[in-house]
Amino acid sequence: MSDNNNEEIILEELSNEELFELMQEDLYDGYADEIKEEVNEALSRGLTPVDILNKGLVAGMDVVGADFRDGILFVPEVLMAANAMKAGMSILRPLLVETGAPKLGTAVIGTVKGDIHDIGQNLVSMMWEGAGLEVVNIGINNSVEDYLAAIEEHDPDILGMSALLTTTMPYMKVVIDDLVNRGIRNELIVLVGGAPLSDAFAEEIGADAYCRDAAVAVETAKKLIAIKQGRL
Ligand code: B1M
Repeated sequence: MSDNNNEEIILEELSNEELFELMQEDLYDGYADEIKEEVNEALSRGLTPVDILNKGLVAGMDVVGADFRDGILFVPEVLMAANAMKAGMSILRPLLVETGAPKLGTAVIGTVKGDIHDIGQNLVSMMWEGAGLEVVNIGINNSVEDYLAAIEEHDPDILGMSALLTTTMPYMKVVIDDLVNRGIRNELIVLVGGAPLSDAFAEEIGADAYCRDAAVAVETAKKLIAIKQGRL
C-alpha cells in the first residue's frame, strides 16, 4: 500500500472488513500515521478495542512474522511494522486499561535477558491493567537482578516473564531457580508467555502457568490470584 494509494482511500467508505484489511496492509508497510487514522476510524464506528487489536493490528503482525521467517522481510521493515503496531496500541491503551475493574493485586512483568521483543508483554500489561491489576512493566532484556530488584520494590502477587526467542526462553528457568534458592518462589505466582513456549515448558521450568495470549494471561492471573487470596 503506497502513500498515494492511501490518499485515494476514503476510510469512511470502507466496510469494517475492508478497514481491517487496510490496517493489516499498512501495519505490514510500517505506516504509523495511517494506522492511527484507521484505529480512530474503527473506534468511531463503535468497533471494540479488542477487535481492532486482534482483527487489525495482531492479524497484520502475524503476516509480518511469517514473511520475516521466510526471508521476505528483514529487521528494518519489521522494526517499522513494530512502530506502527505501537502507534495503534497507544490509542487503544487508555481504552483497554480504564475499565474501572476493582483492584486485584500487583504484577511485575518483563522480557528476559537477551530478548528485546516487547510488543506482546506490553499488550499483556495493558490487558492486566484493564482487569484491575497494578502492573509494573520493567521492559526488555531483564537479568535475574533486574527481576529481583522489581520484586523487592513492588512486592507483587505475580511475576510475568516474556520470551520470543528459543535462545532466550531457557533464561526463565535461571530466574525461577534463583527465586527457589532465595526461598521466595512460593510467595509469587509465576506466569510465562511468548510464542515459542508451551504448557510443557512452563511445567518443566517450574512456572505456575504458560499463557498463550493476553486473554489467557488475564484469565490465568484472575484465577491464580483468587486461589492465592483463598477466594477459590
Ligand atoms: Co523478532 N523474531 N527477532 N523482531 N520477531 C520473532 C520472534 C521470530 C519468530 C520471527 C520469525 O523468524 N518468524 C524469530 C524467532 C525465532 C526463534 O527463536 N525460534 C525472531 C528473530 C529470529 C529475531 C532476531 C534474532 C532477528 C535478527 O536479528 N536476525 C532479532 C532478535 C533480537 C533480540 O531479541 N535479541 C529479532 C528482532 C526483532 C525486531 C527488533 C525487529 C522486532 C521486535 C520489536 C519489538 O518488540 N519492539 C521483531 C518482531 C516484531 C518479531 C515478530 C515479527 C513479531 C513479534 C510480535 O510483536 N508479535 C516475531 C514473529 C512472530 O512472533 N510471529 C519475531 C505480536 C505480539 C502481539 O505477539 O509477542 O507473541 P507475541 O505476544 C503474545 C503472546 O505470545 C503472549 O501474549 C501476547 C499477546 O497475545 N505473550 C505473553 C507474550 N509475552 C507474554 C508474557 C506473559 C504472558 C503472555 O507473561 C505472563
